[in-house]
Amino acid sequence: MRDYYVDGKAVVDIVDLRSDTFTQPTGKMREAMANAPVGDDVFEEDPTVNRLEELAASMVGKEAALFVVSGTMGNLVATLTHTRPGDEVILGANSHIYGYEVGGMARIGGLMPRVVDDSEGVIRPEQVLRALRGDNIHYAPTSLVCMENSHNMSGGRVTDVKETRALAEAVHEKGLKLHMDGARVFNAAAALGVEVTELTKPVDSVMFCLSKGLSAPVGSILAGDREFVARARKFRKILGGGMRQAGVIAAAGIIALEDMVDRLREDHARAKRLAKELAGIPGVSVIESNYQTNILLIDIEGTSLGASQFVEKLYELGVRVLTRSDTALRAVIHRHIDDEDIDKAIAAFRKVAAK
Ligand code: TLP
Repeated sequence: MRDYYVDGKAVVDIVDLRSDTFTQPTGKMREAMANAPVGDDVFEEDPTVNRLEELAASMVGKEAALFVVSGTMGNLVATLTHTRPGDEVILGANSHIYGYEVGGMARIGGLMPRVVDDSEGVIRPEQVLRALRGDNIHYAPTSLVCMENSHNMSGGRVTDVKETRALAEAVHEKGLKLHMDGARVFNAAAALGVEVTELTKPVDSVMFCLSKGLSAPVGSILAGDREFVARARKFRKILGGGMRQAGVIAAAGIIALEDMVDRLREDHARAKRLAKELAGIPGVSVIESNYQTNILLIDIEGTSLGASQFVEKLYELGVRVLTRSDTALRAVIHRHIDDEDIDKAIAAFRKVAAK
């Protein structure tokens, strides 16, 4: 439970595998936040926000970037910026934007989602071509495709460079834009052993989160070309996301990008070990392709317990996970999970599965 301490005291004494959003800011982040030079960011005069946006843009190979409150806001700003009300947007049926962002694109953007099967975590060019309906007078115009890398609901599955390029090519050939929900795109790049720019260059815009595995307390980035980001800035303002002395939180985001990207591999290694050990427990299984990054989808159908009961029993033993369905659980590895925690989680799973 390293770094889960405030003033030398443990904040919690559990192995919390619910999400990498539970990561706490480091001491260095808190110090940078306290000392950050700030200004009014609506006037684009906050030097720390400006530095974060420049750093973020250069890291993902884009001309410009915008600091937003959350991944949800970043995705919504992206969909609003790329489209006009009444447009159709092609995206995965299991994507976070479609299923877990409160329907913002429909409610706020007046957009019509057209879903394709992404149960394996990837959208293929053929699926987009099949979903496109042309310009018949009855059809809503399609302007945008959204992909997700890594793909949360399929257990952190990654879309590789070749697959990303192929999708972007097909999308662009049809005159559409491609947005990447890259909440965990640094995890995807680490898992593939490629520069993150290889994954982000082919897309028109990318959102990624500073507040998940990278451990910043708040914030996400939306990056794209200069013209896109200038328009996105206005949509962020419409949503009430124009912040003032936001350098206080952006300071932690800079440390997240400078210090936290390289260590994501450690989380992946621990996720692999956990997956392998869990797979050996009778009644429990983890699909191999679903532990490429830091997210595990754990099937407990072969045990005598339902997912909610399983979660409760694990909690009694000091391990927290989330349910993903009636028979599946999700565990996410992050900076506060060390090797001992993995041992504790394995022992707890073994005990609960034997009930
Ligand atoms: N995901 C969270 C929860 O919403 C479930 C999590 O714990 O995994 N895109 C993807 C792929 C995400 O996983 C998330 C958050 C978001 C977007 C939204 O980011 P935030 O929470 O910052 O709005």
